[in-house]
Amino acid sequence: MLNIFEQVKNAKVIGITAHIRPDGDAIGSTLGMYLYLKKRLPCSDIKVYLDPVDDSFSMMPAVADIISSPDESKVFDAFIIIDCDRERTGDYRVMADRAVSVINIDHHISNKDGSGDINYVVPHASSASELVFNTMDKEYIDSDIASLLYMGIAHDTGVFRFNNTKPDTLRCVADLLEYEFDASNILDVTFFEKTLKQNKIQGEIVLASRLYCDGRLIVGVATEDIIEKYAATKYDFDGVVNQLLLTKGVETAIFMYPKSEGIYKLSLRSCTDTVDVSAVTMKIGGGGHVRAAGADYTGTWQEAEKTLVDMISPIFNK
Ligand SMILES: [Mn+2]
Repeated sequence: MLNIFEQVKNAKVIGITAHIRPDGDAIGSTLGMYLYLKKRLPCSDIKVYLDPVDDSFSMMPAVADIISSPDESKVFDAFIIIDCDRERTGDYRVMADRAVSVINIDHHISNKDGSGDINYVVPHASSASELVFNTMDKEYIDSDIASLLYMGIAHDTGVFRFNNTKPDTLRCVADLLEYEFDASNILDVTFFEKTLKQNKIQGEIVLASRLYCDGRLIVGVATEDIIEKYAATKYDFDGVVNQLLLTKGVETAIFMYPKSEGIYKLSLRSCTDTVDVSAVTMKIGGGGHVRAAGADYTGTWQEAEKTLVDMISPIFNK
């Protein structure tokens, strides 16, 4: 366990960041930490750096304080990287590399040794938000902080459904719900709601999806055609892989979309222990968790599909 205040109480300049393309957990954990440290260290200069977040998060506290470009000149006494290792902080890494001390709080098994000077990495924790909660002195938590951590835990557990939802996770959630905030509305707006465009895009991807391994593996692709037809961005694909996984009989789902010229972003999910998707993606330079992982693939989606099906089929046939 790490008490974050004890670690940074003498720091005058503090930076906080998470991974590129921040998800609910990255946003909730960093902004929760930000508001907490501002309360504990009102005289320190504390900033939170994240890529622009999806509109669905605009209702959350402190979103307006996010800075979306690295500060090249600042030297941080403490730089806190949450929900990822140093590599995945993208453009914000330069600030970590110049910092006096880097603190890394994460729950990704691919980062189990941590990449900071001080590390608090618990691979089996539900979310970075749950870990951030553990680092706090509870009397300083308020409704805003609680709502952010709640949102982060909800997102990384698929709203308390995935098997990373442990008794400790729900005890943490129970503590957070002692503070007053509209939990139901946060789930609707930040997690469940989709635009009609997003629903249509998901429909197209599901329509063209393919089953392998006797229906235990499903593959869906956001093709260039679909992207062009709907002028889709990466944010339009949130939740698609989880929807594919909900197909009856399916144990592992793969979703792919073109990330940049010649590179596909692969998202893998499993709902059983048969296929460890973290182990699969690590073989092609990615990583993540046993039941949720990702990788970047250089090549076409057809090549990526063949590579993954060839890797996963023997596991199902074992
Ligand atoms: Mn996370």
